[in-house]
Amino acid sequence: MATTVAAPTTNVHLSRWVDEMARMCKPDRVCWCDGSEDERDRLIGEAVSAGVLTPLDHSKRPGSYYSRSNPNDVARTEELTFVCTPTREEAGPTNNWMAPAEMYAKLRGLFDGAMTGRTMYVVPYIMGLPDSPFAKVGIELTDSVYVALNIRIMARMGSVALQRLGASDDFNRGLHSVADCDPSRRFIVHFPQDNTIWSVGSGYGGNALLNKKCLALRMASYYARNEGWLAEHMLLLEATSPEGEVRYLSAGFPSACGKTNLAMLVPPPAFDGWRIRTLGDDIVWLRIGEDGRLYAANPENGFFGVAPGTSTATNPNAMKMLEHDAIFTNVALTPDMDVWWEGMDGPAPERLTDWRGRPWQRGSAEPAAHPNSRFTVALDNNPALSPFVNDPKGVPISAILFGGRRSTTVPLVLESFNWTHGVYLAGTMGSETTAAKTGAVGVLRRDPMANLPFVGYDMGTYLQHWLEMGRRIPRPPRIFLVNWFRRGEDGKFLWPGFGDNMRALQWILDRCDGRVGARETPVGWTPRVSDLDLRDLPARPAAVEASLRFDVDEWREELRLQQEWLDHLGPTVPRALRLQHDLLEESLETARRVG
Ligand code: GTP
Ligand code: SPV
Ligand code: MN
Repeated sequence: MATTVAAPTTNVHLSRWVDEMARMCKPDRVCWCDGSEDERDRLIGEAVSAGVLTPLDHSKRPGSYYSRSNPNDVARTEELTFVCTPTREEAGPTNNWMAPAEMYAKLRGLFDGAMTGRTMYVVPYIMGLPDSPFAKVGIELTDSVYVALNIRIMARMGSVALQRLGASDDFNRGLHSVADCDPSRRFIVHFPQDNTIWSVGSGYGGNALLNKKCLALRMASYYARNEGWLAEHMLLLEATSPEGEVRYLSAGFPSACGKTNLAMLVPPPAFDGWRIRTLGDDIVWLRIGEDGRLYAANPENGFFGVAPGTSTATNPNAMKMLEHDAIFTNVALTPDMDVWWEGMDGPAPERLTDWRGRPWQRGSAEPAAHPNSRFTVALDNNPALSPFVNDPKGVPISAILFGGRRSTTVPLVLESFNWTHGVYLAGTMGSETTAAKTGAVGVLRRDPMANLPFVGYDMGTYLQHWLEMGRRIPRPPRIFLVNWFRRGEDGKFLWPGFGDNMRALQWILDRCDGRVGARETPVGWTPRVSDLDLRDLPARPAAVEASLRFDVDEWREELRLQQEWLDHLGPTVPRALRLQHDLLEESLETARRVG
C-alpha cells in the first residue's frame, strides 16, 4: 500500500486527488517533483540504476542519455486513443469514443494496483509561460521516471506550477501508468468534461507525456472552441529579411512531415542577410490580439523531435542543440557510446547496437535507429531561438502554412483565394502516413489542419470554428498550402527541401505584401518559375517546373477524394465548405473545357 509522503502543497483539491489515485494504483512510494537540479540528478541516478537510461560518453555529449523503449511501444497508437465526451456526437466520427462511466470503470480495473512495487511521481507542470494569463496547469501522476524527466525538459515543471496553481482546483488531472506495457491493455483516454486524462499501457512520447498531445492539443482544442481561440499542431518561426523586417509564420504539417526542420531552417547562401529563428516546432496556441491580428505562442519548453534525417546538411541548428543535455530514444548506439541514426552525416559506422539492443552491421537490411526515434532537448539548447519565445502576448503571424507528404497533385506552394478557401484546402488536406503513429506507412489519408489525431471534439464543428475565427480576426493571416514531397517519375523528390524551402517562404512573405507575381489556377495561386528566387538551387529546372505543376486531372481526382472526406465527416461539415467544394469542381470543369 502507498506510503504517502506529506504533499508540498496546501491545495486540498490536489492532495485529495493524489491520495485517491495512489489508493487505486498502490505505488510503494509517492515522489513529488519540485523541478530542481538536485532532483534532476537524483531522478537520472534512479533511471540509470533501473536501466531506463544509459549515460552517453559525456566527453562527447555532456549531460546526455540514451533510452530504449519496449519494441511494441515505439509510436502513438491512435486506434487506442479515446475522447470520452458525454455523447458520441461531441467526439465526432474521427475520434474513438466510449461512454465516460463505462471507460472509467474499465480503466479503474487496469489501474488497480498497477504501480505496486513502483514509485508514483507527482509531476506538476505549466503549458505556456508561467506569467501568461493563458497558461494551463496540469499534474501528471506517472510510474515512469523517463516520463518525469522528459516533462522536466518539455514543460515548465515543478514548484513553479504549484505556485501558479495556488489553492485552485483548475488543473488537468493526468494519470499515467506503463503497467505491463501490453498493447491489448493500452488506452489513452481524454475526459474533457472532467479536465482528466488517463493513459495506461504505454511509455512512449505522445501516449505518455500527457502535457503534450493530450493536454496542449486534444483538451486545449476542446476548451479553445468554447473560448474563441485555436490549439494547433504547428511550428512557429520568425523570419527577418535583409532589410530588417521581422515577420512570423506558423505551419501545420502532420507528424514527421517537416515542422522541426522548417522551424530551424538555415537559408541557402544566395539568401545572405535572411535569418530564420525558432519559436516552436509542434504546438501553437493562437489568439486574436487587441490590434486585430492573430497572435501565436508555443506552450512547450522543449523539442521532442524526429532523429532520422537530421544532419549538419539538413538541420545544422538541431545538430548543435543535440550536443549536450539531450535524451535520445530508440536511436542506435555506437561502440564508443554515442548516438547514430539513418541520415546522420557521413557513412554509417561499421558496427552499431540497434534500437532493439541487437548488434547491427553496415549494409544491414533493417534500419539501426527506429524510423520514429526521437530526441528530447530544452528550447534553450537551440542556437537560433527567437527572443520573443518568452513574450506572453505571443507573436503576430502574417501567414499560416499547411502541408503534408504528397507524392503527386499538390504543388510546392499554393496560396488560397481567401480564408474560407484556405480552410477548405487545409480541412480536406491529405498526407501520406509516417512512422510517428503505429500502422502502415505511406498511405494517403485526410488530415485536416494536420490535426486529425489531436482535435478533442467533432471534426465538422472544428472546421466551423476555423471559419468563425476567420470572421472574428480583423486582420487575418493568409493561408497557404505547401508540399516539399512531390516526386518525379523516377520516384525521387522533385524539390531539394530543407534550407531551400526558404525560396518558398520568401514567395509567401512577398505575397503577403503584394510584392510578387503568381499564376491563378482553378484551385489557388501558385508561383511561376520566374516568381521564385532560384539562384544556386541544386535542382534541375524541369524538376522545379514539375514541382509547381497544376494538373486538372489530378485535381479532379483530388476533389473526388475531398468530397468523400466531407461526406465521411457528416452533417456538421459547414455548408460553406460544401459550397466551396462545388465551386472548385465547377472551376476545374471550366478549365478542362477551355484548357
Ligand atoms: P513531429 O515531431 O512528428 O510532429 O514531426 P515534424 O513535423 O516536426 O517532422 P520533422 O521536421 O522532424 O521531419 C520528419 C522527417 O521529414 C525527417 O526525417 C526530416 O529529415 C524529413 N524532412 C523534413 N523537411 C523535409 C524537406 O523539406 N524535404 C524532405 N525531403 N524531407 C524533409
Ligand atoms: C507527433 O507524433 O506528432 C509527435 C511526437 O510530435 S509525439 O509527442 O509522440 O506525439
Ligand atoms: Mn507532432
